[in-house]
Amino acid sequence: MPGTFRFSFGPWNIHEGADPFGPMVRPTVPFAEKLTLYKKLGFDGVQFHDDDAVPELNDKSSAQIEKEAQEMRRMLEGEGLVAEFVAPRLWEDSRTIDGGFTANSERDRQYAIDRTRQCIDIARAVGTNFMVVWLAREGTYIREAKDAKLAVERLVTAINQMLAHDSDIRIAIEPKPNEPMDLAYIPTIGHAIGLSYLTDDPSRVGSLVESAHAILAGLDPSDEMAYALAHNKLWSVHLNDQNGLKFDEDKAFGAVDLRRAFMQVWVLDRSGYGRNGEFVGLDVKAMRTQKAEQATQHLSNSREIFLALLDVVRGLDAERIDSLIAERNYELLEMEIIRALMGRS
Ligand code: XUL
Ligand code: MN
Repeated sequence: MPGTFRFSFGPWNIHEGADPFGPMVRPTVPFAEKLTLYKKLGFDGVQFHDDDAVPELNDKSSAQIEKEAQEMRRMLEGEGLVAEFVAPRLWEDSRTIDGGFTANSERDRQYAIDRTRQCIDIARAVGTNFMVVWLAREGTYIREAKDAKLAVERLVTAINQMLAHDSDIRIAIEPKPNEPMDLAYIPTIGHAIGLSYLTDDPSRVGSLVESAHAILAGLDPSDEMAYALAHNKLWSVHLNDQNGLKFDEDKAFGAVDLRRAFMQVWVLDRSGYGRNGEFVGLDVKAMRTQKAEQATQHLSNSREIFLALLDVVRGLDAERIDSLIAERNYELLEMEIIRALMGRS
């Protein structure tokens, strides 16, 4: 029986359009207003950074953080939404300039783990036991700057500290090969999963595949997803698209390469993704040129493209596909897929 999908995104996906070369081009949408948009756009889950849930948390006491996180949970309930995960925003503080968990400075490593423990507490208070960790600055600009083997050991130590902090917390590593760093220590899903097996409780360490990050690593996102699925470790996705090897573009899902998007939907649907409550997350940005009034269309468009591709996947003649595979007639198989994508089958 085909499953149904639930969709999520993070509040950072409704944004002001600033880039490294220019300022904001759209006014800030207040957080409470963003929450009212989720259901209208067809979304049920909210992905948080820790300071989306509790702003300026470094300046607040644990009791205050707990109180504000509980208020956030009530706001979610008021909108009929749930928190999918909370992710520690570890890349903006002056103490994480040279990385958090892999920093050479012990003081900086301590900050990273303290902040992540706080993130876990926030996750629990907003109603989820799921944390995503994007290892933004765990890498280098020059390889001589850090000991790469020690860096992996430090990542394992940090994850073990997270697992020990809360016996129910589940952690998904979101790999990315570069940006902001030149070279990251955990660039692909294979690295993320390899890391999970070094930890004290691999059953609580999984992964999140982002389409654009896989493409930046020169890999196919659907194969990255399949690899994680084979390990029962695909616990979330960040669907989007990417026009080749450049900065992380976070384009609308399927906007660059419809066939590559189709394959991701194919793999997710065929594996039963979503049946254990996994969300289809979208990590997409509106174009900088987009006027404020339409700066949420990239979200509803990405969802619509996913659902349209789901129709294509489910509309394929499975017997015919199987027989083309058995005959090794891949030219015709390819043509049939392209025809389906063009609405000409
Ligand atoms: C960065 C990225 C982040 C993570 C969440 O490229 O994708 O938004 O998804 O921390
Ligand atoms: Mn992402």
